[in-house]
Amino acid sequence: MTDAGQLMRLSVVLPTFNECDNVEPMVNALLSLGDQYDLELLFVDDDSNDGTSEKVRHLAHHHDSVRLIRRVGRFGLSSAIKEGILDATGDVVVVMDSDGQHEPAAVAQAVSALLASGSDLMIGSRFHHQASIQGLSEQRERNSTWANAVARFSLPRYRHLTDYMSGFFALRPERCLPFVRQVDVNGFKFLYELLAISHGHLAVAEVPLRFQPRTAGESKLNLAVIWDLGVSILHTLLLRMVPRRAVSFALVGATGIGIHLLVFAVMQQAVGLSFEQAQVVAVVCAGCSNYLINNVLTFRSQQLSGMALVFGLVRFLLVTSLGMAANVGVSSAFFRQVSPQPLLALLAGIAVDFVWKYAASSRFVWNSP
Ligand SMILES: Nc1nc2c(ncn2[C@@H]2O[C@H](COP(=O)(O)OP(=O)(O)O)[C@@H](O)[C@H]2O)c(=O)[nH]1
Ligand SMILES: [Mg+2]
Repeated sequence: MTDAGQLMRLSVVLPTFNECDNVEPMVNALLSLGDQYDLELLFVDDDSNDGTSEKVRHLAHHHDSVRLIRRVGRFGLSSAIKEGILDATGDVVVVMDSDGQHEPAAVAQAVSALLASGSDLMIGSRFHHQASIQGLSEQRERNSTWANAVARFSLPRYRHLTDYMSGFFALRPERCLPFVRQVDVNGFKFLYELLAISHGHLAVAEVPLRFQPRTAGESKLNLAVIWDLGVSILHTLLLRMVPRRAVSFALVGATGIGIHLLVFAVMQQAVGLSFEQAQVVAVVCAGCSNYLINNVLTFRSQQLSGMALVFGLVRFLLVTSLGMAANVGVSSAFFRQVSPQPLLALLAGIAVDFVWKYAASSRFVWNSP
């Protein structure tokens, strides 16, 4: 209740992707919050193909508090959450999954705790000592615990927290919006990005969460999501001085070294090619592998397919060969004219090669500024 006797406005942001069977039970469970708050239930759907948007629109006809943002051509969980928070009209905003894994009863608890503690951000933690987790496989729970430990190491200003990747949190927009605006939406874990970008300037606390099995539908967690998280953590450890995508590009480059060595060994020893022939095959295979992995991970939002994928490969191999030529040219010039230290000269060549490949392939292969 506000000073003027009005109910406080509360927005609940619910990202959805193919959650048709889950949205109605979610709405029914959350509507009772309307007794305590002036309620807004804001679904952000990424053009699901199972009828989720239509279902939410139908519910909006019956309940004034239900709103829908339907996105076409923009996608991704972090980006949906960011858009939902920016569009929400509440004095307090709660973000939660719409698949039933976050118990609706936790919303009122988190909001009360946020208001009582004077914090800016209240996380529903799955790893709080009073929390409970059901419906996560042992392997996934172990992975989350491990990822959380690395996340804690990368965010020393928030060392007191236990869950850096929860999809459930309540925030005060007036304090958090300046940071929300800056969140890099290429990461899947919005909360981690928000904590990283805020550099300890937010007062953050936690409430325990009872994490439950999914009500219906499937999890969207996949290898790309895990990759994104690894990139986000490394990006933070590098003090966010290197573009996030360049970190991903460099990691893909590291996998290319492994592919190169493997193909070279097979071509020389199993197939019997000469050193030069094996090198050519290895360089081309590593280039193709780097291209395909970057296409599905680093440049996922501009992913190429069909004929564009083939033309993109030709452009990528061209860009890569120019990078190699620049590498040799710069390292030789550095060695002769700047420093006779071979290691420094090699590093100078590699640096120029990397910057060129990243900048040129962003621009000319994936058409990203
Ligand atoms: N708008 C939108 N929502 C998404 C996307 N990916 C996942 N979600 C939603 O985010 C929530 C958490 O996703 P989920 O797949 O359950 O992740 P998990 O709980 O980590 O397995 C669910 O409500 C999903 O419907 C996406 O790309 N866009
Ligand atoms: Mg889920």
